[in-house]
Amino acid sequence: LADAKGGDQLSLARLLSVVERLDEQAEEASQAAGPVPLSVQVIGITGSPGAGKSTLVNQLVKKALGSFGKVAVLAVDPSSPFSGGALLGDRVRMVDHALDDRVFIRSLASRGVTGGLSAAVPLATRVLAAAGFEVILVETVGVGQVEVDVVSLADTVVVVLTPLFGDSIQAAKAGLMEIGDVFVVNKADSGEADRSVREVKSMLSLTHHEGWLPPVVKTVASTGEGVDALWDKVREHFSFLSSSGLLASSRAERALAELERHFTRAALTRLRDELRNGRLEDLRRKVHDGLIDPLAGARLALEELRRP
Ligand SMILES: Nc1nc2c(ncn2[C@@H]2O[C@H](COP(=O)(O)OP(=O)(O)OP(=O)(O)O)[C@@H](O)[C@H]2O)c(=O)[nH]1
Ligand SMILES: [Mg+2]
Repeated sequence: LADAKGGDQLSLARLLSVVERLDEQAEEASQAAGPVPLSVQVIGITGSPGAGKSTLVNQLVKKALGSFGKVAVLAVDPSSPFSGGALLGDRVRMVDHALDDRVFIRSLASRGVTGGLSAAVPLATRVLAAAGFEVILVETVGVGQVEVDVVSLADTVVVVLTPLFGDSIQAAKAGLMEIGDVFVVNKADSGEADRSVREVKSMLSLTHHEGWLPPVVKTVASTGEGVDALWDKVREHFSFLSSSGLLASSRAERALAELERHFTRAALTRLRDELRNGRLEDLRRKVHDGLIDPLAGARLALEELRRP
């Protein structure tokens, strides 16, 4: 961590590999890092595949470097737990920053018993913040639940839409209207962007917002058009969170959600091991032989484990 703070990217990369394992060493790293300081903004970027998230992140990194010393990008890819194949494109598109030592880019595969976003992301943000990164962008591919999970790890959620017919309707169906703090209609150079903006605004007027009505910004990520406005809105939202006290309270809530996630993950793993290798062998055999119904078996297994 000390080396990473000093700007050693290799140490930081190694530290994040430790964090990804979610083992005792990861725990040590996370504890050493401590909570993300209230001066650091974690920005989640989500939206449907190909909407232009990575291109926007690339532009936002440029903007952020105008006011901050070090900026990090985490890309979470739920589709490829092994090779991170889909992220190759991301790396290429973010190549602008590849050689800039003020920028750190890392992909995390999402995996885990409960599915959804990588459980390592919050740990990674703590480590990055401790290493001196002041803005942390987290790109998540929008696939069902993952889009909604992004709320649990970001201070500000940016939802990226395109002017495609029906895109905003799909977004509403997926529950994105509730989770976005800033909405983007990207690819404004193609299709009817203004109509999409109006659609999204009218849908937002129907959802409940506490003290912050999410703005809708039109961008062309590939040229950078609209990115200044987007960055301003993202920072405005952070100021709103800070001055209203919501930043601290929502992070406290998110720490509890994280506790629950790690607890569930650890408990599930332990229970599954118990079922496969432990004292439940007899019960397992009976389910296998059709002597006990699987649903009843699960209840009996829990009862058995509760016994001292
Ligand atoms: N015409 C146009 N093309 C864009 C714009 N923004 C991004 N693109 C292109 O759209 C394609 C997808 O962009 P990405 O930034 O990779 O999109 P993404 O949302 O990160 O994609 P995934 O991570 O694969 O879900 C690329 O070929 C971009 O060059 C835009 O504003 N206008
Ligand atoms: Mg991408």
